[in-house]
Amino acid sequence: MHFGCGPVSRCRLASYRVVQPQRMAVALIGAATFLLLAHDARPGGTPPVHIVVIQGVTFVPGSLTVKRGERVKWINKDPFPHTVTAHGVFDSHRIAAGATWTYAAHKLGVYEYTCTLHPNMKAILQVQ
Ligand SMILES: [Cu+2]
Repeated sequence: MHFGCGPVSRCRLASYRVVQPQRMAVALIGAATFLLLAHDARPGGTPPVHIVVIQGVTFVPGSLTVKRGERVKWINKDPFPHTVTAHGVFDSHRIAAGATWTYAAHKLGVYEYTCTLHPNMKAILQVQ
């Protein structure tokens, strides 16, 4: 038996109305958290910043695709300098140990870049 809320269908409607805003809130919080984690988003609508870590004489990730206008920040976690160099497109020059370098990706294309100090280091930045 149901107490006080008539036919079963009305009970379901009532409980649906109560639960739905909570679900919405949880979904919004989840989405916001994801965006913050994924893009290092900042208030004010600035474009996302993508992170490439330089560690163990390697760019991680080795291949990254971004949208035009977004920024890419390289973080050198090695105890010695590196560069982020796509000849004729962008060049960080020496990024000291523990330092970072940020590039605003305004030029469309697929760029293979390297470290001029360690020519075996190669990675790809695609700007679309
Ligand atoms: Cu290097």
